[in-house]
Amino acid sequence: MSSTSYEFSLRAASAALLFASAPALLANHPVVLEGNCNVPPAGSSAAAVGVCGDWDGDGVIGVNEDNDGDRVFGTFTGANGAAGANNNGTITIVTSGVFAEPMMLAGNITVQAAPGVEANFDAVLQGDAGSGARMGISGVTINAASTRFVVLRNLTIRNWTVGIQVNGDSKVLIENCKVEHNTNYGIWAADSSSVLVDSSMVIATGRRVNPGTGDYPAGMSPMPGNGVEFSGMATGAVVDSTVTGSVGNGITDAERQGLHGWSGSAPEEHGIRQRP
Ligand SMILES: [Ca+2]
Ligand SMILES: [Ca+2]
Repeated sequence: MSSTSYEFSLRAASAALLFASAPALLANHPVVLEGNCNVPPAGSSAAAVGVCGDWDGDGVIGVNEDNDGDRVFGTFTGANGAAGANNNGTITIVTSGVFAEPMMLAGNITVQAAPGVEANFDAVLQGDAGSGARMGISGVTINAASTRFVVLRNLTIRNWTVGIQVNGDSKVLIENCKVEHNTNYGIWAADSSSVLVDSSMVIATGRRVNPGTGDYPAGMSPMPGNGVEFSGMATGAVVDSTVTGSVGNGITDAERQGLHGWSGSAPEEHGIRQRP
């Protein structure tokens, strides 16, 4: 090998090493998400320093917190956007609040509330004109490749049409979540997804009264109002969880594809409490 080609090889190797050690475009991005309180209302962007919800004490919340260049975000949309976790990282919610934002997840992402924090992903935000439209869509929609894994941990998801909808080949862990008052499904695992529901509560699916969207199920019919459904080729398990108050079925494995720990066995044996 000539000295020139050796030098070239050395440079190429160094460049390759440099490239390999440089942060990849989609490196894991842990970010934190501030909550918001009733005063000032969710959607506000400016606040007195230290106001409820202003976790980092910079006097900035909401959309403005999304755009001030740090790793603290003020909306879920911002925290999950290009400057945030970007569907490849961890979003940790550090102060309690209502997030009237649908969640679309497609990557290796963990969305979690810190211990003691109540993160309420609620279609209804008092006084907000968008509440009616949000009640007609899914709260969390996960459609990720089979090579990815999504975690929802310590979240409350309420008042949507479907609380958590899982499509495609998605692989999902739903841990310590409370899913309540969603009209059609609490958790719906469809297509070829794989979903583990652990230590969670799915409550009052198909039961919601609202002057704008109607009275479920007295005047409006949930379709179908099932707490947890595995349909299509979806598989998974429900463990150490409570499913109660559903208008339709509590837990159903529509096509019997293999709901581990459920089919053919008493639910209580597997830590599932299903009550009418
Ligand atoms: Ca702040
Ligand atoms: Ca920020």
